[in-house]
Amino acid sequence: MGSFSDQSRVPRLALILCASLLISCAVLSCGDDSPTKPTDNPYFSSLPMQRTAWQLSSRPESVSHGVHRGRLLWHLPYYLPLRSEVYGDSAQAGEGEVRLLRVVYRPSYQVFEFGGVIDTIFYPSWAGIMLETNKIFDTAWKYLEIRCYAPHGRMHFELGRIDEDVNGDGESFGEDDPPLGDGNGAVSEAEDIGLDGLADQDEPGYDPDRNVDPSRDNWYFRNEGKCPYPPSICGSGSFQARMEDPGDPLYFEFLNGTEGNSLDVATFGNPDQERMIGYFDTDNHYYSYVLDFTDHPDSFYVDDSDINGWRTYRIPLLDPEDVVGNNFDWSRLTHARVWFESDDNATGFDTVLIAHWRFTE
Ligand SMILES: [Ca+2]
Ligand SMILES: [Ca+2]
Ligand SMILES: [Ca+2]
Ligand SMILES: [Ca+2]
Repeated sequence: MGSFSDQSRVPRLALILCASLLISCAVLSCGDDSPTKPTDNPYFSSLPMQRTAWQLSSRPESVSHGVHRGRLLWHLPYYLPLRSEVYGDSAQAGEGEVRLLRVVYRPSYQVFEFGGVIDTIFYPSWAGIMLETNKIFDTAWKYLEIRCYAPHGRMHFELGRIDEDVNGDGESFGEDDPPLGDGNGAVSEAEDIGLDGLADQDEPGYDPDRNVDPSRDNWYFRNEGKCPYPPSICGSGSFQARMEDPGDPLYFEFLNGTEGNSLDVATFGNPDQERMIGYFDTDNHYYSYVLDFTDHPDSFYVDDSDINGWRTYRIPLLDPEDVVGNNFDWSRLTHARVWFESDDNATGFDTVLIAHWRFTE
């Protein structure tokens, strides 16, 4: 247990080192979480485990417009289990840890005080991540197989062609795009305003003393980036110590932000943008699946696969829960979206630890 895992801890200087000295990069394990990791496999055989392969998703067709967007965090956790803990193989001296992807879904909620009683009210909400791939989907694959640790939650998977309009305004936004950006293919500090297209001071509700980051889209990790709180908090020693403590819930809180993330070595200086590869896709033609860990924990469960709470699920790709659109072609499977939902009966956050999620025959 216990290797330091997320490569974003590598300070800014490492960006220069990584760019100029690939050997240093390997030593610093910069490549582990890299979106441009070279690979020999031309097939879309697995959903990616790297944080930066995913970005904030567009709203699924099945979610009504009025439903709030909750918050989603996704990252490589700091503490990793040994292979034997996850897969049950007999432990061996020097056995490796399993590199996980942890996804934390936080429903939209508000804390009320009424008559001296503090209560938390949850709203129906959703949150998701998506990606576009240029890899080839092999039509021989029959299942999406997931090995995960998930006490509760409703996790949806969508595969096909998916609308890339994250905020649903019908426009393709990119930090580098003119007129706000200079279109040179890289992101400058001034352009680094996040997928919402607004710098902090332009985000509705901005207040330098109380509400520094109304969109909650700031990237801040280990006291680097754009601090999402007023200077009185960001400058305090106790806050800074919390941001350096991987056991503290704040540690990963702002790692998926898109405003100020040009300091994140894992982004390689690429601007955040809604369109991912090639065109700005706005069509929806996809298959939808759901793993309901709360109400139907045994759907798609592979018998006898439970080890220490880690379970394997195998979702038949040709038996979707829902089909959106009518122009579906497996050979043109370009997008994947993973999202969570909750109603007003939510009682807290959902956390899913993923050891692998891959396509199988
Ligand atoms: Ca948009
Ligand atoms: Ca912003
Ligand atoms: Ca912001
Ligand atoms: Ca950015």
